[in-house]
This record gives sequence, structure tokens and C-alpha cells, in this order.
Amino acid sequence: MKILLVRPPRIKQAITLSNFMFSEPLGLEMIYSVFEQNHTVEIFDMMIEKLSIEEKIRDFEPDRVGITSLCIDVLKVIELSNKIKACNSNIKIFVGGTQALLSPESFFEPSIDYVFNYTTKDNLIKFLNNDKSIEGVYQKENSFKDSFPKGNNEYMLPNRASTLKYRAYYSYFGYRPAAIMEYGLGCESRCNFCLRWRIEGYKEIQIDMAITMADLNAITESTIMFIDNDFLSSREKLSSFLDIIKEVDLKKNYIIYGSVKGVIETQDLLKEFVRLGLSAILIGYETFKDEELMNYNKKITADENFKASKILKELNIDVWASFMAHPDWDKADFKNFRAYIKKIRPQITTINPLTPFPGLSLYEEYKDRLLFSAVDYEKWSFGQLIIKPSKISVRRYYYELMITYLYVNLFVNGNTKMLKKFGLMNVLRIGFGAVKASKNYIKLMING
Ligand code: B12
Ligand code: SF4
Repeated sequence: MKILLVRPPRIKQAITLSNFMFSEPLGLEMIYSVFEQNHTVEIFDMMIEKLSIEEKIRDFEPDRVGITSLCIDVLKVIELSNKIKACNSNIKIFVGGTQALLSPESFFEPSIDYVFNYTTKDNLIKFLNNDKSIEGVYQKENSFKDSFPKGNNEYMLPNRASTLKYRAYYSYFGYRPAAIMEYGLGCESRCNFCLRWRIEGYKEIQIDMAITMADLNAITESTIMFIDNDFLSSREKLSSFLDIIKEVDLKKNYIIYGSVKGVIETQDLLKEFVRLGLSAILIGYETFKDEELMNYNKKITADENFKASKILKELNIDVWASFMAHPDWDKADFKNFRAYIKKIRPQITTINPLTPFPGLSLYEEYKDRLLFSAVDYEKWSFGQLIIKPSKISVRRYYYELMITYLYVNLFVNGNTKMLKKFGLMNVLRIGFGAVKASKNYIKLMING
């Protein structure tokens, strides 16, 4: 059987900095490694490809096409499925990924045959063998009415070579090329605005060591981004990783997501990690207000944010700081927020309007103030204002966001160090992201 695995193209509406970079489609690389045992498989990454889906279908002639998805991709996935079926109605289309896990019903469409609510080696193999009783998969044949116990995605060994022709394009934090991988799953913090612990579970689970070792050996890029929700969730976790890279003498440039609490509690280990290659951290400071941090269930204070930022500066670790603009902020709040960022001085700052994704308790809390409905999929990109501001107009809110974005990314952030480290082109790429994001904000501001 011939199977094509597709990542949809980027959508213009996703306007935050992280949308201007993209990494390898790790989920598809995992599916590939299961399917390749007995079938001919190809990954078609439409974030890079110039060919249209129709051209690819004519050229490769697949029997089945699998498509990965985030919330913002829903309309694209449906459009692609319609186009594929128009080329050849015998092709079976199956959809998986984050959106299929969180809201599978978005894909209950005539052109889609299977929706993988969660993905495991077992259900992938049953799918290939045309087994009718696959757990975790909704089937058009059954009018998508299948019922099965709740389950989780399985972390499988990806085949990194499956994306060989694209790998030079994959980047992270200005480093290109960069690979992404996960060392541990889940997050025990359970912040109430966050989908991540809902996707991976609220228990930290160590990934099978055999998978980790095989994967570390397979990665050829000199930069690895660890996409664990909190790489610093415990001293044990960090120590065990440091032991591995010391033992195998793996000399790489590492980037991680880490929590404020983790930075404060693992300072000494972080120092050693820097010596072994840690160069940058993505950290959720979220806000400058204690009251908001408390409401978000973040279990940190604005002072602790500041403390973590000082530690990271002392350790010479580059920081990508992420904040959420609260819909109740007024002009003075934005001003105070800019002053707070000036004190913290990260290398890159992203500011997303608070986004209460469907399924979160925040969604219920803000239901009456939503500017868009749950099925306006492309709006749920973290870049758009989703909750109606209470103290200033929508137009003014976008204006404040744009001014803050430009101010912090072009004037306040510690870019000089980045320039030295990454070179002009990489910094321009990231800076361009900031400018492009602001151009989008101007459009949104005018449309008000
Ligand atoms: C790393 C990451 C990024 C990285 C890299 C992503 C990439 N590959 O390019 C960066 C920073 C670039 C990024 C960007 C964005 N991201 Co992001 N990202 C993540 C993160 C942390 C991990 C994703 C991941 O690779 N997981 C590991 C893989 C193995 O899991 P997976 O893809 O789900 O695959 C499993 C199954 O789903 C299945 N599967 C996947 N695809 C398919 C397809 C088929 C056919 C089948 C059968 C199965 C299947 O196989 C795997 C089995 O384990 C998640 C949070 C999380 N913990 O999930 C957010 C997350 C997915 N991102 C999110 C968002 C919103 C974005 C952006 C839109 C933000 C923005 N506006 O800029 C952009 C999207 C643009 C883009 N370039 O893709 C949201 C999605 C919300 C939603 N409801 O859809 C998440 C959940 C984070 C959050 N804060 O809520 N992201
Ligand atoms: S620590 Fe980070 S990943 Fe974990 S729940 Fe909070 S925001 Fe989400």
C-alpha cells in the first residue's frame, strides 16, 4: 500500500512569532516509522513544498492519505481532503494530531474516512490491517458514532530520515537546522489556561529510555529543542538527563521549555547544563500581576519571575519569554507591563492575548465575552483577541499590543547578545517575525 502523510500549509491568520518558524512534524515522523515496516510511505510537508496537493496525488498515487492538524488547520484539512477526493475518490483519508485529540468532531466530514482521536502503535497497525474494531478511531463507515475508552497518544520512535529533504528548513529560536524531541511527557502544574497537560496528561511520565537513546543517536542536527512542557519539573528529571549526555558525551546545543519554579529550584544543575550545551530557554512568565498569576493557577509570583530572570542572566542563558495579555488590561496596565519587561529583558518576547480554548474552564468563564465562536477555527491561533476587552476598545487593545510588541522586541530585548551568537540573518528572521506580527496587528486594529 502507498501512504502519503501530509502537514497542511501555514495559515496567514496565525500571527504570533512562533508561526514564523516551524519545526519537523514529529507526529508524522512517528506514524511513518510504524507504516514503513510493510508499506511505501512519504511525508509531504506543505509548509515547505511548492507542489500542490493535486500534483502530489497524481505523482505519488497513494492509497491512503493521513493529515495532521492543529485547531487553526481545520478548514485547510477539510479543503485538502476535498481536493484529494476530487482527484481520486478511492483514496482513504485519515486525520490525526492535536485537534483530532481535543475536538475530533471538527473532522466528521464526508471527505474524511477516519479520525484518530488518539494514536498508538496498536491502532495504527489495526488501521493498516483494515481491522474494524480499532480503539481511538472514529470511522465514517459507522457515521463517526464509534465509542471507545479514553486514551492517550503514544510517544513512538520517529524516523528522522523521513523528512530528510526538508530538515534544513526546520528551526527553533533562531537556530536552523534544529530537531525537536521529548524526554518526558505530561505536566503536573495544571495551569488553568493551558491545553498542554490536557493533551499529555497531568502526570509526568518518563519516555522509554530505549526510545530516547535511539532518538538521540539518530538526530544529526547540532541543535535539539526539547518540547517537554517543563524540562525543569524536577531535579531528578534534569539530573537523569545530564547523566545521559555526560555518559554518551553528546555535544549538542540544547533548548528547553522550563518553568520559573524549575529555574529557581534547579539553579545549580542548570549551571552544569549550560556547560554541557544548554543555550536557551522558553519560559512562561505570563503576567506582571500577582493576582492574575494566582487566578491562572500558576503557583508563582511576579517577584519570582524576576528572580528567575536574574538567574538566567547570570547563567548566560538566552530567554524567550512568553506573556499573556489579560482582556481586562487598560492603557496603564500595558504601560506597567512594558516597564516590567524592561526589567526582565529577555532576548525574545511573545505576548498572546489570553485565549480560553474550548474545553478549558476559562472557556466557560469567558463564554459571554467571546468575540469568536469555537468553530471560527482560524481565529484560535493565540495571536487574535478572543475575549472582548472590558476597559478599552478592541482597536485600542490591538494598538497597545502592537506598540508593546515593537517596543519590547526591537528596543528592549537583549538583542545584541543574540546578534553576536546567531549572526545577522537569524536575528533579522526573528525581528522580521516581530514586524510582520505588528503588520497583522495594524490590520486587526483598522478592522477593529
Ligand atoms: C513544539 C510545538 C510547537 C513548535 C513546533 C511545531 C512544529 N512542529 O512546527 C512551534 C513553536 C514552532 C509551534 C508553533 C505553533 N504552535 Co505549537 N506546540 C508545540 C508543542 C509544545 C508540541 C507539539 C509536538 O510536536 N508534540 C509531539 C508530537 C509527537 O505530538 P503530536 O503532533 O500530537 O502527534 C501525536 C498524535 O497527535 C499523532 N498524530 C499527529 N499527527 C497525526 C496525523 C495522523 C494522520 C495520525 C493518524 C496521527 C497523528 O501522532 C503522535 C503520536 O504520539 C504543543 C504542545 C503539546 N504538548 O502538544 C504545542 C501546540 C500544539 N501548539 C499550538 C499552537 C496554537 C501553535 C501555533 C499556532 C502558535 C502560533 N500562533 O504561532 C503555531 C503553529 C504554526 C506551526 N508552525 O505549526 C497549540 C495547539 C492548540 C490547538 N488546539 O490546536 C499547542 C497545543 C500549544 C498550546 N499552547 O496550546 N508549536
Ligand atoms: S507549567 Fe506550562 S505546560 Fe504546565 S500547565 Fe502550566 S503553562 Fe501548561
